[in-house]
Amino acid sequence: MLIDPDNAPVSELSETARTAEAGGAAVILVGGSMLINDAFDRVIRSVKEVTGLPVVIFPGNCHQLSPNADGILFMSLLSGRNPQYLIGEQVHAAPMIRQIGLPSVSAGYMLIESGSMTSAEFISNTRPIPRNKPFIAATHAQAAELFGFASIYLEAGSGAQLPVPVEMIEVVTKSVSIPVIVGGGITGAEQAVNAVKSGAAAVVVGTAIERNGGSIIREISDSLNGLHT
Ligand code: 1GP
Repeated sequence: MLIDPDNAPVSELSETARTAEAGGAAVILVGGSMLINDAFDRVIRSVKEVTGLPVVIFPGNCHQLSPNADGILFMSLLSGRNPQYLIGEQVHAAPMIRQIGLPSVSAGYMLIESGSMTSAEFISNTRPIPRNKPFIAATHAQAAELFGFASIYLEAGSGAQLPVPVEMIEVVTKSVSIPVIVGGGITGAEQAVNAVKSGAAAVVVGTAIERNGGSIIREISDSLNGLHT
């Protein structure tokens, strides 16, 4: 589950996280393309107070850091050609991550075209990979693996009109041996199941939970658990 600290009061966000844990969520990601309030650390602390789940920072920039999180997805926006998000923000964040001892998992982050402009596309000032060109995503993923990245994040963007196409997930997951996380525009169990059947190691859901409540997590996790029985 993804929590964007900008999207609701802290008490509401931690309550949703509690419902998500009860529904079978595995990890709580916290972050967003930008921050328009000062609630980032408070959200992390209050989510940790009410759930036993790992809380992992999903940073939109180098300011989204907290010693109270359990870890950070240390990402580089590989699909873009904007050096700020390829390496610039990371250089600013790295010393602090080392200083506060935040466990870090690297991710090659790729923005995939999803029907209309997303915040991630606008804020990062990068062009997403065309959704009908899975081989372009695959070659980026292979470069990420060669660089030693621990994972790939295929991102349609928060609140995307269309999720990452299953054909692209299939081609990318077959092209690399590192885990592929898929998020953006997943609004129900069917899309989550399709992503996992296509090879996704994990799916991330944010907006659908904000709109419909944490109960959707139960629906999604039951369907995903059904794949193993
Ligand atoms: C966004 O992939 C995440 O970075 C989740 O997207 O909010 O559309 O679920 P949604």
